[in-house]
Amino acid sequence: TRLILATRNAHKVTELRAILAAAGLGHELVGADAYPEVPDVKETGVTFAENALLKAHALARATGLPAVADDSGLCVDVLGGAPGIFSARWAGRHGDDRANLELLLAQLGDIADAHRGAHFACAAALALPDGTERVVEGRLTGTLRHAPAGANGFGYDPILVPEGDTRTCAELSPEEKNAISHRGKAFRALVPVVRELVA
Ligand code: ITT
Ligand code: NA
Repeated sequence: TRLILATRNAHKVTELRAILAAAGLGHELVGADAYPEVPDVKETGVTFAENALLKAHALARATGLPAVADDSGLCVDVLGGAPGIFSARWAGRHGDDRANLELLLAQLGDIADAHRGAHFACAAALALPDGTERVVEGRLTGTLRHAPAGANGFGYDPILVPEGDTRTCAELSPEEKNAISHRGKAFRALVPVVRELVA
């Protein structure tokens, strides 16, 4: 059966294909780009889970196919959980990863390492055309660097060092990141749900 990946973020598509393939999901994965006529959904939710469900339902409704969606972001302890659901447009322009990361570093200034705790969060949602929905979440906890390092991944990866490692997420291989990431955890938890609900 076909399963729509309800995201326009090419980095997420790459990670999701790898995560779901490694988990042995046999479904044919179709990118949202295959349905350019489906308008971008307004992310009006106040949680990652609400926004992930909004995206999944929009694609499932429009295509008549089951859809999975990801809503994710970086939650910084000393900023009370910001940027959180606003991570993709923290500096103003949606998806400007470089500007978002630089603004965040400026906001943290020279705050000491002991106070630079943060986590990535991901909500993984499944929606069926009949309105059935499921959502699960995953987290990756770590510490924020004072300057970016590494060329892999995307978004805030160059500044988050996962707990138990000394490298940033952007210095991990894709396989290493997926094994511990918020997205890896969330979508591996979604796999049995997809198997149960999508033939
Ligand atoms: P879709 O809504 O189409 O899926 P998007 O990029 O707009 O794509 P989100 O609203 O979920 O997705 O925003 C995700 C942002 O959170 C992303 O732009 C990054 O800044 C950050 N982020 C999420 N996952 C990340 C990861 O694995 N590594 C680094 N940053 C991440
Ligand atoms: Na979002």
